[in-house]
Amino acid sequence: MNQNLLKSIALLLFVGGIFSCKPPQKAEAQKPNIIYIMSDDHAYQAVSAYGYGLNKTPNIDRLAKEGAIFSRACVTNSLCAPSRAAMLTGKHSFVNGKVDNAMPFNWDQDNFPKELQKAGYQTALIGKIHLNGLPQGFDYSAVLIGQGNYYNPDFVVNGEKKQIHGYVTNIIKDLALNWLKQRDTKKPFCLLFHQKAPHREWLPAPKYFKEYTKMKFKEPETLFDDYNGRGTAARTAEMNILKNMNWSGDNKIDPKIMDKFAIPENTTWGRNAYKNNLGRMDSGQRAAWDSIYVPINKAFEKAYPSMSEEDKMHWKFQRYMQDYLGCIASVDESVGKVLNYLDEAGLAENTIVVYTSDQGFYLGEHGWFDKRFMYKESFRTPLLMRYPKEIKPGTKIDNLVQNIDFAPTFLDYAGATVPSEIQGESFRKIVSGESTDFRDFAYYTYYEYPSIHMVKRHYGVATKRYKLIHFYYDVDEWELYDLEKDPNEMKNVYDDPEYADVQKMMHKKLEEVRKYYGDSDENNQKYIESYLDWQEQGRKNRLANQKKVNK
Ligand code: SGN
Ligand code: CA
Repeated sequence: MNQNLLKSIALLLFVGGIFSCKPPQKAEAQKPNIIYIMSDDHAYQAVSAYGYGLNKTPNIDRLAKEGAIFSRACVTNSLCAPSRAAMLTGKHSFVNGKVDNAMPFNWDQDNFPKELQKAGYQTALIGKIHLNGLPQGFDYSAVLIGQGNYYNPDFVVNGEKKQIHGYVTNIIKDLALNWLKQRDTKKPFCLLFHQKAPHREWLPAPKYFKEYTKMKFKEPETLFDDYNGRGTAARTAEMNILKNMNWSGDNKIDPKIMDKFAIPENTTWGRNAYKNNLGRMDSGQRAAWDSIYVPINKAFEKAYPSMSEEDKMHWKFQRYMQDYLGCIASVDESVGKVLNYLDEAGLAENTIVVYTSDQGFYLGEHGWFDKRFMYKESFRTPLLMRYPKEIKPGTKIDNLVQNIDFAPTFLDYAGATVPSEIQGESFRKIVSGESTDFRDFAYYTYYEYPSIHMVKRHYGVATKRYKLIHFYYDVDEWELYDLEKDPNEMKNVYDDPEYADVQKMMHKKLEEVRKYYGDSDENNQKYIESYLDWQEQGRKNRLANQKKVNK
């Protein structure tokens, strides 16, 4: 090759290099993108990266492999709407005002998406939010109405109601991908990608009907718990799989078969749920359903007459797991699709991806389903996070990170100011390994009582080692657990003389923590009164409506 030819090639490469290079990006575009994935009622026991061996979630697990997994992430209030309010505002329920699923949420208050918008981000909220009113802080929102439906659900897209055909998890995934693809590439983005599944009544996508209903799952060791080691609250809660799970709505038994054997339904809603959910299906979805669930019903019809109470519990647990984990299969698939998109679009490196749930869930532990308690399975929630620029693959975090910490963490990554009223703490330095200094406790409050599942009002404080809980309103009971000696929280040691010092130490901690966050018995009283007023108003309205109907 002669010198001139070499020079020409070098020149061509140089010029080509200049022109193929993307134009220098503005500082704004260098800010990390955020995809905050939240599902509804997804127990950490049902994320395979947590090692429980129940199911496989290879896509969600990718975040642990390529980033971090948190073993003690927990919520401030184990209920849907309050958890979402805490996550948006970075404040406890008694400060942001959304203490239960019933009372209204005030969107006018500040939230982290509003702060991100000020910092130059484009923001979107897609899926379930369960907070009344038009979402604020988002350039685009497409949300389900209340709990939403699994089949052919209704959405409110930027304030306009619209039914979308298909299976909810896939629709939410498609809406998220569409939004990502049409976004303004000059701005960083924050997408809240919030799945409805695997919320009750656990209706999987037709493509998973067959696979999951053939599976058999390992029962937890406390499935037949008699609640002897704990107080009134655990004994009176209505979340037992055998006693409180609906045969029709939850376990998908045709009411005709229930009538044949005079099986009483656990709630009036059970039968309606079955009818409503099946009633939303189109003929194709319904045919797929019938091909799998009719044979299950036939087998049940044959087996039921000789089933003992214990057999019924085994049967209900399996049916529950099949549908619940079948729903998660689609959630995991949707996560995979979004991660693939980030790879294909070259966005993986500069995007923070978080996977979490609005709270944990009981998968038969203590014989339960549902959540609400400050006990382990509902207090903890799955949390996995990837950000290749700062988080090393395979990172494991055991700090008591809570849902009020998301807002300050995201604002920290975005280089935005964290408003002083935010009560959470950024965990950015913890997860990057830069520091180990973090709050050593988690504070918890729960208010929705009397209500469905009848979990009594309580509050408490947890450290890595101990948990102190106070149940109040119609009881006055304290519980103390030694989480190291009793990881399943089977024995309340509050009155055990051996724990006298621990009891004192935890009471002191609780007092300090309540003062620190500004919580008090007066707050609790205020929320009891507003809840009772709200219930009374509801009763009056129902009576008035009844009178109108009778006229
Ligand atoms: C519904 C469920 C309950 C559940 C609440 C709150 N029953 O009422 O089991 O505890 O939602 O859940 S259902 O048969 O109507 O599904 S939350 O996740 O939205 O807080
Ligand atoms: Ca929930």
